[in-house]
Amino acid sequence: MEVSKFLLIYLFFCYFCVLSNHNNGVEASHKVYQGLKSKTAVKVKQLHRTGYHFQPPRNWINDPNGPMYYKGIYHLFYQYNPKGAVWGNIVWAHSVSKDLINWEALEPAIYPSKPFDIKGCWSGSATVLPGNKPVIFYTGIDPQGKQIQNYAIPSNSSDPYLRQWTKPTDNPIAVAGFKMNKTAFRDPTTAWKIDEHWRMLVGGRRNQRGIAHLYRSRDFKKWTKAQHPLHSVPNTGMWECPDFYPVALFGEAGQNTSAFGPNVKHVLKVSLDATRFEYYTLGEYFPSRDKYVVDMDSIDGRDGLRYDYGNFYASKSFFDPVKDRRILWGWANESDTPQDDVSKGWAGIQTIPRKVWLDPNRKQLLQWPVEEIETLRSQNVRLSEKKLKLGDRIEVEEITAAQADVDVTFSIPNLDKAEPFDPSWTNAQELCSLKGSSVQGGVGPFGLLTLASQKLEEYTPVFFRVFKAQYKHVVLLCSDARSSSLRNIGLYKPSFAGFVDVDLSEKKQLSLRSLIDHSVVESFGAGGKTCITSRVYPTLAVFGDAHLFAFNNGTETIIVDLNAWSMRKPNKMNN
Ligand code: DQQ
Repeated sequence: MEVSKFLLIYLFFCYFCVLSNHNNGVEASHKVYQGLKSKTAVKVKQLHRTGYHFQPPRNWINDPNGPMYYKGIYHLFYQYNPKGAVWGNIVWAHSVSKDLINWEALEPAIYPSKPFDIKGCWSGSATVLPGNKPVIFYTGIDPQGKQIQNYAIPSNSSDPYLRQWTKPTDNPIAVAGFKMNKTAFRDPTTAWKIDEHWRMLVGGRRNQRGIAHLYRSRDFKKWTKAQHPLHSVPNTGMWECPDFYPVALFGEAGQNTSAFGPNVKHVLKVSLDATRFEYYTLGEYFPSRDKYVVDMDSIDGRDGLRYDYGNFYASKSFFDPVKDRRILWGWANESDTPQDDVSKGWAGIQTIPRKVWLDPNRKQLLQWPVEEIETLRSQNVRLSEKKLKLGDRIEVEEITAAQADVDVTFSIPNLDKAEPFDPSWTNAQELCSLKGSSVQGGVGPFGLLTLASQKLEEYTPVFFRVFKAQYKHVVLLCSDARSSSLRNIGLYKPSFAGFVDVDLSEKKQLSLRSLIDHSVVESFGAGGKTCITSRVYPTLAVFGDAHLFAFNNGTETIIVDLNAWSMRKPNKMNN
C-alpha cells in the first residue's frame, strides 16, 4: 500500500481510538508499558521483522479472533492497537486472504463505539449459522470497566470481504450475574448447535477456579446461562480464550463445531492468564446434559497437554469447509519485558496456521503447518544419509537460513547408549535447561542449530535427547533460546521443551520440521506430536549472516536426511 493510503487508514484508526479510554478500572490481561511508542524502535525493527508470518505493518497485535471462511475468503480478525507497539486501545483488526498466505488488511471490523464496548473490543469468535450467516461474538468493556458479551453481524452479507459490521441494539447478549466476577468474564467461543439448542462458552474465574461458563439459546439472540458451567478446574486461575470443538476419531478431516456422534471426541482448550500457557484436554461431550467428561489419561490442569510448549497463547481454531480441516492459529506471544517491546517497535505475530487433528493413539492432538505454506518454498537443498558422529556439525548451505523451512529425519541406529531417565524429571523445560544442546549425551542431543552466527556466538538449538526409563525410552524436544542472542538485558530466553510421546522400539527415527523466520522458530517434532515456538532476537545471526547447521553431541552416531528450502515472502502481507 502506498504511504498516503496507509496514513489515511492510520489516521482513521486514531480518530476512533480517541473515543476509547482503555484499561481504566479493568483488570488488564496484558502488561502495558506506558510511554513506549512504536517510533522508539524504528531503527531496529527490520532486524527481527518476520518474512512470512502474519503481521500488520506496525504496532501491537495479540490474540487471533474469530477466524472463519466466508464466500471464498478466509477472514482473520485480531486484537490490535492502532496507536502503538504496546497493548491498549484494542480493536478487532481484520485481514482477508484467499490462500492463508497472502493477506490484505481491511479497516477494523469492530472498534469501540457503543456504551456496551466503549472501553475496548476484546477477544471472541465467529460462528457461521446455517444459511451461511456469520455472527461475531466478542467481549466489550463497558463504561464501568465490566466485561460483557456482545454480537455483531455483517452490514452487507453480499460483500464476501465483510468490510462492515453492525452491532444490533439488543446488545449485550450476556452480562455477569450478581455473584460473578465482572472483570473475569470474557472471550466467547464459536457456538455449536445440537438438538435445536445453540450453546457457547465464556471464560471466567471464581477465586482461583478457572471456569467455562455455558450459555444456551434457541434463536441465537436470547442467551441464558446454564446452571452449571461446562467445565471448571481449581487452581488454574482465569480461563481466557476457551475453545471447544469435536475431532474425528479416524483420519485427519476436520469437523464442523456442531458435529456430534459416536465418531468424534471433544477438545477443550483454555489459555491460563496466571501462567500465560495454554492447555487442552480430550474428553467426551454429552449434549443431553451438557456434560464434558475429561478422559481418564488426559491431565486436567496446569500440567496438561499443550498445543505448543513455547511462545503460543490465546489460540483459536475454526473449521475450514473448503478443505475439510480444522485450522488453528496462535499468537506467538511476546516476553513481558519492556526492553523487548522497545526493541521491536512493532510487536506480535500470529503463528503459521496449523491443521489440527486427533493422533491415532487418541491421547493427544497432532498439528502440521497448512499445506499452502509450501507454495512459498524456493531454493532447495538436500542432505541424504549424512552420518553425524559425536561433536559433528554440518552446515546447510545455499538457502536463506534466516527465512527457511527445514524438514529433517534423524535415524538412530542403536538406542543402547541412551542415558538413564530420572523419574523426578517431570518438568521438560527444567530438564532442557539442565541438559542443553552442548551437554554431551548418549543418544542426542542431536538436531538443528537455527539462526546461528558463523562462529556460534548466537544460535537457537532445536534438538532431541533420548533417555532410557524403566520400561520405555523417553524423548525430549527442546527449543532453547538461552544462546539465541548476545543481548542479555531485557530478553526472556527460556529453554522451552516438551516430551514427545513416540515409541522408538517400532521405528528408530525422529522427525523435525522447523519454520525459521528471522525472530521466530516454529518447530514440529515427530510429525506434529510436540510443537514449540520460540521468539528470539539475534544480533549477529540476522539476514545473510544467519546460518543453519545440523549437529550431534551424543556418543551414538545419528543419520540425517534433510530437506530445506529458502522461503519467499508472500506478495501481500497486510501492506
Ligand atoms: N486478550 C484479550 C482478552 C483475552 C486476552 C484482550 C488473552 O479478551 O482474555 O486483548 O490474551
